[in-house]
Amino acid sequence: MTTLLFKPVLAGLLAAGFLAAPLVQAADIKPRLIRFGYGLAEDSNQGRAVKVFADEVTKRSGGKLKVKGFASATLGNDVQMQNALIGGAQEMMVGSTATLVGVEKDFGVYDLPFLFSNEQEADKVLDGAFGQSLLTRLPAKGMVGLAYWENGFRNVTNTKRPITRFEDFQGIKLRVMQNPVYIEMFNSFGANAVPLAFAELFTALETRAVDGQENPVNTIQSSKFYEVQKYLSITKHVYSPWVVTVSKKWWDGLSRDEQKILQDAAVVSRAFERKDTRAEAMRSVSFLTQQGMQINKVSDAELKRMRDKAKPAFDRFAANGGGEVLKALQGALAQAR
Ligand code: TF8
Repeated sequence: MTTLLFKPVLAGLLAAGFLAAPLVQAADIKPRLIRFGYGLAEDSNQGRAVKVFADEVTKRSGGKLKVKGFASATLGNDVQMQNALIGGAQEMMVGSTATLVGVEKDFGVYDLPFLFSNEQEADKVLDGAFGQSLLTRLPAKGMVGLAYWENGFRNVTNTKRPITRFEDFQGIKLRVMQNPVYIEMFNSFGANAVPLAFAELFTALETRAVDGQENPVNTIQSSKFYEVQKYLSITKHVYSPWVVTVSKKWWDGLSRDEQKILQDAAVVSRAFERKDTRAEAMRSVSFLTQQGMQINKVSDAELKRMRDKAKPAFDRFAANGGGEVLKALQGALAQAR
């Protein structure tokens, strides 16, 4: 009985092995060094996922493709790296979709506040037709988008006072990403929004050039913002995606096999990154409390007031040609619910 069942399985495995071996050898893979830049510290959810991506690429290419990670914006801040990818001077990066607005304006749609209600919804929309179709805009602009990772829900920190109502934003000099939606949103809350590259943020906080900033708890931890910020207010005002991108100029010179390895490794690292980020976020709040941050959760009623206040950001986005992409995203969100 056992042998009867076992034989065909064994035969199948052998056949597969004999077939697979020549295929692997025939794969068109050249030795290449891939410079993969990112803005956060090596010891961050971003750094850990870049490492997983690199290991996966090594494994899948039999060691021919080597990914070297460059942490902490050592290859440049996000906007500079985007330009390096477009020019072909750098192969890969990961950064917020928010800074991509200089390349493709419609990416600003993700930055409109209070769109996503949870991570599962974000996964569906980003990995589904909507998110993927937005990525297909990139090649015409000189970049190729492989996968979305999670940056996460953003929260506000500052040195002045806890944010419990939108009135508390009044007069706070708040660093935001280089993106008009953020500038508009926080100015409509009464803050004084200051666009600044992430690479300059720690120093700006330390020297009190700005009073506060907003980022997911993971980043507040990994970038040690708790050393220079007192109050953390849980607002979850925006779900911020990261996107793994490749230089189109360089990508076009790769074989199909090489492209597939990078694409598959990006998807594997995506699963790792989201799991890791979510697990870390659960621990971050108590870590940050231990570091002396004063943390408050903003009430739903107050968040609703903030959402109403942010209406001009939506109107302006639609008026500036974003109406269609906003409608498409809202449709995708409705479907994901
Ligand atoms: C920001 C972003 C950054 C990330 C990272 C540098 O506040 O959230 O933390 O995009 O890739 O600038």
